Amino acid sequence: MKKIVSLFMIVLMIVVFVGCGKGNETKTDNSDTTKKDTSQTDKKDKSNEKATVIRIAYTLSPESHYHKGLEKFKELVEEKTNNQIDVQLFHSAQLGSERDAIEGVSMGTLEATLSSTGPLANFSKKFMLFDLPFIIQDRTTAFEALDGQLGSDMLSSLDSKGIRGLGFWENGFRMLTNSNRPVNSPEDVKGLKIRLMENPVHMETFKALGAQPVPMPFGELFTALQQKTVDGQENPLVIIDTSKFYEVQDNLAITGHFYSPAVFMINKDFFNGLAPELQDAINEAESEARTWQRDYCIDLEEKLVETLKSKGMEITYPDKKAFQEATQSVYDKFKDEIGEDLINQLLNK
Ligand code: EAX
Repeated sequence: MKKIVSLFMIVLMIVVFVGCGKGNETKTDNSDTTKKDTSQTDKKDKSNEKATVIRIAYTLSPESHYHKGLEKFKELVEEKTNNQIDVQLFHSAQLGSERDAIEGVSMGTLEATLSSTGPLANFSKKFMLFDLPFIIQDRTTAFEALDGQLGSDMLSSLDSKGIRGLGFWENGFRMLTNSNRPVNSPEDVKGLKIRLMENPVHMETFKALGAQPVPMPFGELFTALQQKTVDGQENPLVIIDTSKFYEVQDNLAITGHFYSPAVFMINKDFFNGLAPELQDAINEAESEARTWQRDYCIDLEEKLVETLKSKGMEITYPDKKAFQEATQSVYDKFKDEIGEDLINQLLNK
């Protein structure tokens, strides 16, 4: 009986093995035929074979405003180039921190990144202009400056680092959250351990408020909040929502202390090496996706306070003037490094 069973098992195995082999052969045959058929007729497929890949790295989640805007960019650029460009998106710091990504773009080991201006102070000091507290208080002023001469001078300052700045997208007005107490005045910030971007102006601003600033890459932030290594953090509402900070932070203060633009950067040599029509397509797609992404953020922001309230956050609206006065000394500290001219230009003085 045992022998019969073993024999049956062996026969079964042979049948399965041969069966699988045949299945694979058939599959290969099929795809070969498809390839032969389409290679003469489907131009789209042909161009895809030689597509130039643009990898874009960023630290935010697939629910974020960065990801949504970049999906739009991908769609536009692939359509405009008939898929001669293949945009690949790497979200959630898969390829490292913002600083790593900017370094990668600078050295040419990565084609592109979308990063807030926070870590850019390490590459071009001029960018610290945008980091000054309350220097930008409304979007109209922000977009005019960023899309105008001032913005393009800023982007050109990245040239010497091997980076071409394509344009300014939106990260947003930064708001303060913490797990200790509601913040109504600068006094309430005293002593709080606040995670900040690795940016000297931001660090000084929170020092001026009497907080303990802790610089940290974004990828480590959720865990740090969860484990209470830090008491709080500051980011735009859209990030507080899409990165689920409301799960580990109870208090949200609508401070808008920094306006955080996001810079779309591409490696300069890579860009210059592309055919002119591909360069044009990238520029056009960037400009269209930028407008789309900014509108997306504006629409979203209106609903976000209610959303975060419904997710359990206690919201306060501190007097911004008090925060502005408490952080005024930061302007004096950095005015020489940034340049008073630039500061006055942005303040429209
Ligand atoms: O660029 O690190 C931060 O807090 C930034 O807002 C974020 O990485 C988006």
